[in-house]
Amino acid sequence: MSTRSGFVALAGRPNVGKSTLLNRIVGTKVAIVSDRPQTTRRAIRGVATAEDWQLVLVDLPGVQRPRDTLTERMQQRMQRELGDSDAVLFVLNGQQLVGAGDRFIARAIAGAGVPAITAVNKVDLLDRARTAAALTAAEDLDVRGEIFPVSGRTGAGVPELLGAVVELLPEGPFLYPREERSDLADDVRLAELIREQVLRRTRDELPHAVEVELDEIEERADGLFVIRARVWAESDSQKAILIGAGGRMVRQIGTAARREIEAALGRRVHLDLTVRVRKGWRRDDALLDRLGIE
Ligand SMILES: Nc1nc2c(ncn2[C@@H]2O[C@H](COP(=O)(O)OP(=O)(O)OP(=O)(O)O)[C@@H](O)[C@H]2O)c(=O)[nH]1
Ligand SMILES: [Mg+2]
Repeated sequence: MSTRSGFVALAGRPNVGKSTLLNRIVGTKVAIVSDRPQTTRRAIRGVATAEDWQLVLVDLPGVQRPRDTLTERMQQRMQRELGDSDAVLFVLNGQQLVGAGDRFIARAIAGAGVPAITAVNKVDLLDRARTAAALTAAEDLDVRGEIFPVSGRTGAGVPELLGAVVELLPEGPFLYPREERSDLADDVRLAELIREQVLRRTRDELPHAVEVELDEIEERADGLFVIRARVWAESDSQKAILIGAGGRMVRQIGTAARREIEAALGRRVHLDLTVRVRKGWRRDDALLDRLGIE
């Protein structure tokens, strides 16, 4: 039997729903999701496999028009990833007007010279007229290839979108084992589930100031997993917010994260969270390397 396989890069502004769509297509939670922009920090690969095709989706951090060295690097990163993939899935937020950021990414896609498909996401929030207007705005971006209205949240339109993406895959052997769902190491995947709960409960600067590192996973004789993790903040005041009055915040984060981890592992879990301060961890090369952030 001949098979198709390839890499498809997910491109789009922060918060348009790239990770939600990836999880929907892969069928399990590979990438964490939040309503904070720039939730995704690492390029994560999610794998969807059918009888005769395999799709490797590359969930890129959302990019904006470059303003400084950091965003310039992110943009170069995106350009490289686009050029290296077999196709691009361009995700727009149908709820918002098309903006300079979308046009910027549209040009990058055109420049990469790979086939593309556009998904106008979040149509569950739109009536027919607004969906039609969003599709027209997407057409005006002049990215060649089909355009699909979808909802990563409800799954509406996703099978049609997926069918079109699979059509773009070149013939070739599978790249990952059939049962593989992501390229994330277990400790990173579990740390991300904890970070997701931090993002959901904090605001302003905090979401960007927090990173989570798994210290230890120990399987007890009775089957219980004991997991110790460190939540890194950048200052003592951030640490105080994360801990909360009487430890309330960290307890809530821990309880919610434990449930997510139990669901992911299918096992009972004891989660032990410690909040620590490391000033300037965002500039700490050694820590970033250890956390797997390029
Ligand atoms: N109503 C609705 N909300 C959605 C849909 N898809 C995503 N969202 C929400 O939009 C927010 C952002 O979703 P993400 O999947 O984290 O977005 P992203 O593009 O990966 O964001 P970054 O990683 O920051 O670039 C979350 O609150 C999601 O729940 C959708 O189809 N409908
Ligand atoms: Mg994301």
